[in-house]
Amino acid sequence: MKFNTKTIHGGQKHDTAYGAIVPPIYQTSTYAQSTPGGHKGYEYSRTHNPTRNALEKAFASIENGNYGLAFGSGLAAIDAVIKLLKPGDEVISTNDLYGGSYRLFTSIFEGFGIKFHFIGMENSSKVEHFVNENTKLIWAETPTNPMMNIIDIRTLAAIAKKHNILFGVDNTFATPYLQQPLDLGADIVMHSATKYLGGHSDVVMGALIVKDKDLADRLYFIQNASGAVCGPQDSFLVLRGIKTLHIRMQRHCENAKKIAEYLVDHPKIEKVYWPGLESHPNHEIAKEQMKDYGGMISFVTRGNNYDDAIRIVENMKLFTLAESLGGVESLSGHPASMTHASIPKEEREKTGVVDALIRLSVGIEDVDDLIADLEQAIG
Ligand code: P1T
Repeated sequence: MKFNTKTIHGGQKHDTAYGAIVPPIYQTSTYAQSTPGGHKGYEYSRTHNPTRNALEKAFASIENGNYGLAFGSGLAAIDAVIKLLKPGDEVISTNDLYGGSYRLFTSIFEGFGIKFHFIGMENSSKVEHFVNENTKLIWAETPTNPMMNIIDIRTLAAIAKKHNILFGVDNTFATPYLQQPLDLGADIVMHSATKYLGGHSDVVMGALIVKDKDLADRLYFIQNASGAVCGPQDSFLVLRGIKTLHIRMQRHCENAKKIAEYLVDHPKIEKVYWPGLESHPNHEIAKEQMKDYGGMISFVTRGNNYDDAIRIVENMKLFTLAESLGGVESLSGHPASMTHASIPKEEREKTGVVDALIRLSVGIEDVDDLIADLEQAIG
């Protein structure tokens, strides 16, 4: 089955009770048993729920995995991955990543004795310098949030395999429409399904997808034992969102291309970060591993001026200033004070997250209206 068919049918059978085309919302915490253990495959909704299970199968299908797991948020999904580790283990992670992931690693898991190395992975040869006998996980975001660096998944997967280390990829920005990390050698794919998979800014959810049965079993155990699952209503919403993922992503990418080109030519804009630009330092890797270049753009105004950045995000009308991304509507963000405020200033500035940086989540509205909004806001 090809991707554009999988988004609609992947992992989904018609409801066995009445043939409903859409998986019903099983809004139940528990299931009747005729005798202890005598049930129809479902005991308790933290462990299994038919609506969530339909979504988990859809996750596995669109990422070319064998097993999918749905969580109450993207961070809950990452939390489950780190719980595969034990005190003394080490993780090599991208240094440019979502601020909440950084906070989870440093403020929670470092306290449990897990050590994190945050490094720029655009130059993949650097990664091997940090590998030692305690390294158990390489964790990468690509494109990174918010600097849009591209990490060579295939090369990192080979390094991880050579040293027998798990390799996880946060595929939130790309989505499986643009890249499928499991096919490039990753062991775990993670999503903040809150973003493009849900696609309509109406749900918070996380996903993990793997190929390996043993790894899946360990993660299912953590999912059930820790209990950070999502509910059936949210599962229904994300299942519905996925059905249009391919056409939404196509338009996100088309609109982002036009906006990136507009910003590059703008006299008041100094730098534009979008992997589709030939001037982007990792454009060649992006071209190789991605189908298109995504709907996220970051930029800095000329003079690197904080006040200018704030004025622009306040002036925009169609681009709403808000946390999050990946919905049909365009959003703007100021990473230094919003999504990445939990990263110390000197750390975030090393990766380019300066006070004048603006991040755009380009929606699927008419691109002429979006450009007119930027025009009036930048002035
Ligand atoms: O918000 P949540 O569903 O828990 O997902 C966390 C997360 C994980 N990984 C990436 C790449 C992310 O972008 C996020 C959440 N990001 C935002 C809320 C944001 O505005 O960047």
